[in-house]
Amino acid sequence: MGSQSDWPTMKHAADVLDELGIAFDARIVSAHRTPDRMYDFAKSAKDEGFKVIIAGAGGAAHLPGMTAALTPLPVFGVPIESRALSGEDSLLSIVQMPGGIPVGTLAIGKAGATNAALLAAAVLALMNPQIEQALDDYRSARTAAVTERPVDS
Ligand code: RP5
Repeated sequence: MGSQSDWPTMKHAADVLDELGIAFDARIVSAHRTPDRMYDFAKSAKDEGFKVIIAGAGGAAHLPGMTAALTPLPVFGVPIESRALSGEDSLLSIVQMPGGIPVGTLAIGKAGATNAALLAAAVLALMNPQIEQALDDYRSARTAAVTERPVDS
């Protein structure tokens, strides 16, 4: 993620990965405050053994696109809900990549962070039966939690 301030949102991705038993490393890598760190991370991520990158950033959110330009790994972008424009700035910054360097862009905020983790898990599940099973269980649990009729709370 681009900042410590992104963590309350990106923690939702971390929580899903934890629930699915998927190892991850949560790092603060700012495209504009720590560009060297971003470059070093993105350039070495594949060799370090990472399989998928989830990049959360807000405002002029260049982190996901810059990361995607520097690594062959799949990159999923999470637009952080910004104060000024409620995350529409983040969304458009991340989603409008020129053809050739894709960033799989999720929804703004918590839903996007949650779904980025689930999408990353789905990619990993193609090669890992344990993750495939964990993902099946995750979905079954959510299906089972839906009552047929509404209840008063
Ligand atoms: C982006 O700018 C970050 O991803 C964050 O969402 C936003 C604000 O960053 P800080 O001012 O908290 O460093 O780069």
